[in-house]
Amino acid sequence: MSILKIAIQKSGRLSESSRKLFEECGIKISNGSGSLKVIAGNFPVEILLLRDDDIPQYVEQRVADIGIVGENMVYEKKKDVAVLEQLGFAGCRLSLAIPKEESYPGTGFFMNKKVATSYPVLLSEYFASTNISAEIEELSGSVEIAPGIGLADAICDIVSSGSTLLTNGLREVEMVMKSQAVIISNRNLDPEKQKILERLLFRIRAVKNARENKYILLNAPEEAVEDICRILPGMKSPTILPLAEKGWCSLHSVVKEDEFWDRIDQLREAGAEGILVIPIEKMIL
Ligand code: PRT
Ligand code: ZN
Repeated sequence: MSILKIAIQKSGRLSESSRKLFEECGIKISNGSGSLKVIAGNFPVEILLLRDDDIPQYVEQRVADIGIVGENMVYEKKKDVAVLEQLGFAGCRLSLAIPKEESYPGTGFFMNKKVATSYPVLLSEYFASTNISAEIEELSGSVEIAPGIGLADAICDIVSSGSTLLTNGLREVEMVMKSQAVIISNRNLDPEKQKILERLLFRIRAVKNARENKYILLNAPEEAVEDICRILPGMKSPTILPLAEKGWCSLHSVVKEDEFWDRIDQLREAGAEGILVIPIEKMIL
């Protein structure tokens, strides 16, 4: 029987969320005792625990069939793999930052300057697209200290909260790319592996949809129902049930997590009462 080999990060910013995603997909991965390979108990997959930098290459070479890695890593490594799905975690950006006391006139600042980064490919593409000629100093880590020790004039590094830049006296001036965790796949999977992958993607999408949406229940007077239905489109249209109290009904629907507070204000204005918002565990469209 075929087994789909999945590469995830062994330890780091992607590992916990990757494991949690599989758990929510009903795939049990044992914690393992430092081993690099883990077989799932109840789904035909084998998990390989690797450094994130190596995942694109291993997927291209079919050591692993698919992998979970940051988009920044996929595009930096330039491997021939398919990007199948954004996963909505490990969100960050690759940005240029300069010493905070320096004035910034625009991208011309970088002309003939030295910029330290662990992302030389993405940075040189950015400089080419903005017609900037600058020197790129490749570093494998601690990029943020480069200007302070006189190694570079600026840096290009991953930023999420911005606190690393702040504590190193740097300020973000340009965004080179946005990134989040994605699933990548080898381009030549055999049909059996492809089938397992499709079953896995089906589950992942159900988990993602559930995370991105909330179930909402509310009470409303009948005359407000039409307005409320316009605010609450739902998966098809809202469910409307009569309440024991005459002239009132209960509406059930689904709202997007990121539109949630806007919708709540609109609903209250339209006459909704007793609003309940409930997390969804799985959502299959
Ligand atoms: O050991 P291994 O090689 O597997 O791991 P790693 O240390 O190379 O990678 P890791 O775990 O740090 O990051 C894995 C992936 O997480 C990255 O490729 C990004 O896609 C994503 N990610 C999300 C981040 C961050 N957020 C992040 N904040 N990767 C790194 N950082 C670092 C950044 O380099 C900087 O040093 O965190 C610092 C900035 O964070 P803030 O919050 O201070 O802005
Ligand atoms: Zn790494």
